[in-house]
Amino acid sequence: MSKRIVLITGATSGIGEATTRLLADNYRLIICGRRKERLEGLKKELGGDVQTLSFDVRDKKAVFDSINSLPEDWQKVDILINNAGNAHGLDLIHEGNTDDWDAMMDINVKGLLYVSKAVLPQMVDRQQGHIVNISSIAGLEVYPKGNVYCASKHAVDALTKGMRMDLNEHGIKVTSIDPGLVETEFSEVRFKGNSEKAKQVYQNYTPLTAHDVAETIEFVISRPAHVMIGDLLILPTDQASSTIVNKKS
Ligand code: NDP
Ligand code: 8X3
Repeated sequence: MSKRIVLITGATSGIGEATTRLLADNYRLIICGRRKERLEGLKKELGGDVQTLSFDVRDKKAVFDSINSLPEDWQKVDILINNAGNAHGLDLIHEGNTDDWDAMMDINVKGLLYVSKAVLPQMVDRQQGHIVNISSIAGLEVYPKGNVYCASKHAVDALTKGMRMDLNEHGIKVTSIDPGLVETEFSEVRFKGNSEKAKQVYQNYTPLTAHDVAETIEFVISRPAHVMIGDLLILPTDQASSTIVNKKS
């Protein structure tokens, strides 16, 4: 069987980068992100069948232009991994920064929609495909100060369910992967580069690694054609819920 084509957003760090590394041998990869130099570095390191696309998922025109610019033999994307996203800030609702709110809704929700819209028509034409949305435990639960990030991931959860219904008659699988705490650049972004604060999020217990989530993604996309994993919650053993983490001190 020829290798399937996977488009991964947010491939420049964390879960997306780990997924790129894990899938590189067995899939043809289109890796996306704003940091072009990281994409080029990965492509060079991995060799093989890799295309890079650098765009901001908030920029509707850039999303469509980039994806439409793929060479003919790369346009039939089999699997879309909607992974790009972040939390911006951790604030009480009445103290929140409206630019942070815009960023989370525009990237996590609207960006995911734009990329899906750019990729889906050829899947519908071919009556096959797989969308994997990287949501979060924050899409299933709400935690103090998580307000808008949780709202954005709850929206991703609703979109996953809606996509699954609308795409059902077209033979397209739709999966949500909902990780708990994963040590990546996520907290660096949330705390705007405050490394001390970011590090504390992962201290005194064992968080998931990006590779753990990548392995789950690999499992989900390698099931037989008649099997669709719907929703998959993956947690560190030390985490019971958004607010219950067995910290050792
Ligand atoms: P990272 O910060 O390590 O990675 C985020 C990725 O998203 C980067 O590759 C970044 O690329 C990309 N990205 C962010 N903003 C944009 C944008 N405007 N346009 C294009 N790409 C963008 O975090 P994670 O790997 O942890 O996060 C990946 C996904 O996993 C996110 O959706 C996150 O919500 C989710 N998640 C994370 C958890 C965690 O604890 N870490 C837990 C549950 C879910 P670049 O900056 O180069 O554009
Ligand atoms: C990321 C996990 O708990 O920081 O989605 O929201 S959490």
